[in-house]
Amino acid sequence: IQIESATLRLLELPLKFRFETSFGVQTKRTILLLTLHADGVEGHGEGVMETLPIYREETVASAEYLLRDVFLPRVLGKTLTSPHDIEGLLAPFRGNRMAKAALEMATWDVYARSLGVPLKDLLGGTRSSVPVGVSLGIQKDEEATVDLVRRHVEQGYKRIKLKIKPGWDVVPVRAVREAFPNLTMTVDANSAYKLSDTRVFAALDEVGLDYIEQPLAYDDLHDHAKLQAMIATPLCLDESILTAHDARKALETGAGRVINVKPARCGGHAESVKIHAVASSHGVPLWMGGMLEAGVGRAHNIHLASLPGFSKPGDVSSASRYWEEDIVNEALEAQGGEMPVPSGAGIGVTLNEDVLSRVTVRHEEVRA
Ligand code: OSB
Ligand code: MG
Repeated sequence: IQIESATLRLLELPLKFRFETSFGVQTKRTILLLTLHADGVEGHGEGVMETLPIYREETVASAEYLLRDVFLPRVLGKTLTSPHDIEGLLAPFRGNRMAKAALEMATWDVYARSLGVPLKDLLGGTRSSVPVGVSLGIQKDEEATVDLVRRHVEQGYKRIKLKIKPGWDVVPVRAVREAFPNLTMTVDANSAYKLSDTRVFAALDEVGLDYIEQPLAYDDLHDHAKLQAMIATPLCLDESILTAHDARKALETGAGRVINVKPARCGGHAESVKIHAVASSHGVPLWMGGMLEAGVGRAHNIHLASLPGFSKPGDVSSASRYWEEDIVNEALEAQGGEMPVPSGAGIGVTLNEDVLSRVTVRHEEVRA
């Protein structure tokens, strides 16, 4: 395959809900959308970096700069044997795995479409639908939390994840557990706690959570290993895992017993498949994370989540939860807690030009 040119778009999409986490409140998403043009085929990738470096270090501005001025010029016009070549072409540059992932994932889409096969077939996916749960933001009180959980349980979601932060943790989590004794429940702290918060962890350990997601610092596997040794509930790592090496070190040292994979955080599909192999060799379950993606990123996530190691419900819930109108024509909707894998070639979704024209803040063409 040879990629001739690229379109970089910056989108602003209003969220249907106010999403509060330990690191802030989101009411819209600013999305970098990359389209690659190769002989007669287009492929798409969606960045998950935010405008500020509050989840990880990357930002929309850093990614836009790197893609436009550094990464795309190294790839455009080159003949690639497969999307695996992207890793080598970008190897001189450290980190910035979210920016790299937008390009790598768009290349997988181009490649799969040029072969006329669903992306899942190239990645080793086995399922035709993937189990899903929801990630619910911090609410104003316990009653609102229990109500929101009830609405999503009624829609068939297979697991409910509650965002927590210091001062909003044990009380709401216990309230939900009392209302739903058999619910598969998890919490996600997005790095808001310290190892010394022992009272909170001891209390959460009694609630019967499936796992506690990323309680400690985004870059600290060492303290996660110490915490895991102190509690029975498995820890799940999100922010801390960027590579298969990170996954190996985390699992060898006991820093966690579950991994949340987001291909757009980890440099793309190839690295995610490597993480899948590491986790499988340790017998550790994976699940597909989410970053409030629009249709392109969501479709990529669904294809990757069809690999057998993604055995726990993911955060890939129905697109209609997030958006009045999505940027793709196909409806990515879960039924009974199962999200069907789109069946067309590539990621199986097409851009809705009408919606795009309304949400695009700026766009530019990048040529070899
Ligand atoms: O930590 O998983 C996270 C959203 C933005 C940034 C980080 C996270 C999240 C979510 C939402 O939990 C998952 C989703 O519904 O896409
Ligand atoms: Mg998380």
